[in-house]
Amino acid sequence: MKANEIMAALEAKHPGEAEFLQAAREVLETVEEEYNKHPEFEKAKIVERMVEPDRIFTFRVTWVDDKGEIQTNLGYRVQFNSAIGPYKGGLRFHKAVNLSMLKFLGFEQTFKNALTTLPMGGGKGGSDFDPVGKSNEEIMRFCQAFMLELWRNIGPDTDVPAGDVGVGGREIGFLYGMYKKLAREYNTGVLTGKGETWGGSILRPEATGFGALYFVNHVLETAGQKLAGKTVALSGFGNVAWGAAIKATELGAKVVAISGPDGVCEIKDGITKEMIDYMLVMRASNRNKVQDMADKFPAAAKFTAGKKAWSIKCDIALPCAFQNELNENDAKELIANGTMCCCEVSNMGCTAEAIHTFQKAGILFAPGKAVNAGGVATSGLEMTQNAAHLAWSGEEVDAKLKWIMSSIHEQCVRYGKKADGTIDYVKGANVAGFMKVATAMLEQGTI
Ligand code: 2IT
Repeated sequence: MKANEIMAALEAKHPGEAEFLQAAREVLETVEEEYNKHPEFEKAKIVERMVEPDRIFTFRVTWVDDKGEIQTNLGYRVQFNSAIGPYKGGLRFHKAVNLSMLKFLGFEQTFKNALTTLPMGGGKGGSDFDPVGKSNEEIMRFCQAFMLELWRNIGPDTDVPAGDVGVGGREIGFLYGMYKKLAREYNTGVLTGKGETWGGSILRPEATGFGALYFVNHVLETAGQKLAGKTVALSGFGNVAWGAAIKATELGAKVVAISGPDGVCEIKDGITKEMIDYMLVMRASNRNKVQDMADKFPAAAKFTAGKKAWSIKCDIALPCAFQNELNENDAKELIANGTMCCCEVSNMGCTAEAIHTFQKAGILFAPGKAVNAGGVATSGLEMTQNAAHLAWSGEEVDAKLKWIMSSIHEQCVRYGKKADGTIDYVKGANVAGFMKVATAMLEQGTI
């Protein structure tokens, strides 16, 4: 396989799908060498098949807002790859959602899920519905209308959605309620990220951030460094940033920045428990403004409009919000300010140029599909608990999450170790995930 040729064909076939093409290029370029050691993959046209989703559903979602006006949005579910298990992946509600974004996310999810050690295929869905400024009732009506279409395409053994940007426990509750009403099936395993009293896994809300910090810890320890005492800048203030802030603080690091679309809050003395709790209030308000933190805690947090988290001096940068939120200039600014490690907690949080800038400068860098896999892994654990009709304690889930993150790190080291002993985590994660999916596809024949 020649990555460049396959990419040229993909670009011609899907012009304008910038995010998807970016995600595909990163994977193909890093797996090319290993792939070409396997003529059986080439013969079975594995990579040509892998870059196309199994199927895509698109549908209209019509709902009524609080003023009584009729609104129409687009809904999608991309069932990307089922080689190693039922489709699994989140739903994103964000005004910029389009097919390119969900295809990139579904593609990434396929390899990420393979890394978790659990039997889950890759999928992703969502809508261009914008939750900002919506009331709870509007969120509920939208979720119900969305499920009115989606329910026929999902199921506990076929496709199991969860949350992503704009979809948290509240939205999963509304979606699940409507699913039950329509399907008359009461199997909780059809969605993950549920509430604790109705089949949700303890620790699922925290899991993406917790898992990320367990991974960061492995990256630092492997490089002979320590997390304790380091300063950390996080972007965003949603579910992922929240979990990351809790665990970073617990492990002795100091979270000195969080951010939002409106700007950045610098927190010189480190984020406190009260501030972390307030992140939940900010998310539930649907205002999407990080300035609210500075308004609530004026002595501790200093808000600057229009600036990113990457303008704050930190040892470790953790993008926790959106794809391509850290670009080449941001990477240069961080490096100039002494940053030694950047781990993507958001999916494809860094542009390709930013990653190359970090790698060239010898900054420790790890990609989202390894770093943030603890979220979907804990969703996989939730599916297991639902299928077995039991609930594990927080300690049990946390122990499994720790083991999974350590196994993902090992897989990255196995495939990403360079001659000088350092680790290329991008290559390691891509090759490890790819090999598992490719082998499964090969063994299942030409389908
Ligand atoms: O990007 C992701 O891995 C998620 N949004 C979580 C997916 C899941 O099924 O828990």
